[in-house]
Amino acid sequence: MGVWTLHTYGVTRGSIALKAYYIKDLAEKIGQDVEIYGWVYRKRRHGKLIFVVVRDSSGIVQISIRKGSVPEESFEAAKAADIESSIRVLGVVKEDERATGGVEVACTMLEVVAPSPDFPIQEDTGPEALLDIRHLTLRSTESQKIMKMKMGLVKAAREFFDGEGFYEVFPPILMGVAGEGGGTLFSLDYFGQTAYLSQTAQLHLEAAIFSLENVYSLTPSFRAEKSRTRRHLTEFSHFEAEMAWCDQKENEGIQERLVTHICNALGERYAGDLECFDQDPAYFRDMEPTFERILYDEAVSLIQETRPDFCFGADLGFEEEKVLTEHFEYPFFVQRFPMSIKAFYMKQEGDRAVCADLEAPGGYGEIIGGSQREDDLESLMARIAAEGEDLEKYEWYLDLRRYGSVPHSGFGMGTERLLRWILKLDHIRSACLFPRTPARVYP
Ligand code: NSS
Repeated sequence: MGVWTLHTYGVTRGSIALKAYYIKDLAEKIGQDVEIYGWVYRKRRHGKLIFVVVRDSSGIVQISIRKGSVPEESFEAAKAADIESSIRVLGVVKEDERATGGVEVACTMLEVVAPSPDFPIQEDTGPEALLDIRHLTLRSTESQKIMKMKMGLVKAAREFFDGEGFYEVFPPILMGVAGEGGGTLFSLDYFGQTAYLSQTAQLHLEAAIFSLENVYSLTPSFRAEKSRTRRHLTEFSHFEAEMAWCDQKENEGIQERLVTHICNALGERYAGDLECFDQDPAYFRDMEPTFERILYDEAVSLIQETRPDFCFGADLGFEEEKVLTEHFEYPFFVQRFPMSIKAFYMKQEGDRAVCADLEAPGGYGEIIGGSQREDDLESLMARIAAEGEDLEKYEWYLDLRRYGSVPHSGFGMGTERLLRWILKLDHIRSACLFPRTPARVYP
């Protein structure tokens, strides 16, 4: 491996150069000399000609290295370069209709920046083994596309909230109370006191609306759930919104506009990538914010068609949502669950919670949970006590009902759940850079 040297092409910053060329831009540089930095993606040799496909963050391109047209050391370096070696290439861009991106680079110099002997991913490496080396598998073009689309999803969500006049806030992750019930809390020692990793930012967002009225946040949420389903993580990226002076009807309206905006934006901006995942960009691009709404009771009847043993009053688990959502083509709301299976903070009407879950169609299931909140002090205190929780710990939360309480609503959307549905990923963990599940905190 040679010493890192500065060179004639790149823009220099201190002693390390910022890349001047990304592979995606080569099509605009036909006939020009370029310098490419990247990693060896594929390689093949035909006698005096070596083809190295190089990848960077933006794409892949084929480099042709002809013996005699390059210094001998470059030809030897190309011959020796392993898959995933980092390399630097100088060459001339040539039009080539058959090639990915429509161009090929005729090499004039190639050097290996660092070798990569025995890169441990083989074609037959199994899914668990691939997760053990996630720090390496995230170099795959599939992971690259997923990560880029996740960024696009987050960007579109922020655009939406911004456009609707929401303020972004930054709630804590270390918590003194449970937001979603004690069963799924990760606890930790906080200087001799017990603290928890946040399950939801909701309670703190509720406090923030008394100052900023309409707020949202994007935070990691943690659930100590041993559920080994294809849609449960122990850590996920949670978009949450909370709105003052807002009832459940308007809450649902905001959610359907949010999801539609995200889908429209991805359908428009990531059409090629969606096609790589066998998804029709037009489905997302043309989606309209007119989602169907059904009552919990109707959901129970639909589920009972295939699962007659499913009882009214039970929560919808993975299996139930799977059969229910097969009936729909677009996301839809299931409204008014029995209060007995919903969280203490939801507003109650009769035996029902003023709430709805937004379900993704085709077997994917819940992507948003939302509700109108209980704004009455007495009812809320009774609910917390009934959960067996210590009222003292919730004093600050109860203050929100003591000082200028307002009708308010909000929701939480799992970023990875939404992305899993959009790309029809087999498992939610593919939507994470480094997935955290009950069996995995490594790497
Ligand atoms: O538990 S939720 O249904 N609701 C809340 O946490 C509310 N306190 C949010 C709020 O109103 N501010 O979770 C909301 C969403 C849910 O619909 C999923 O999309 C996602 O968060 N979620 C998860 N994603 C991945 N893995 C797990 N374990 C998970 N749990 C919830």
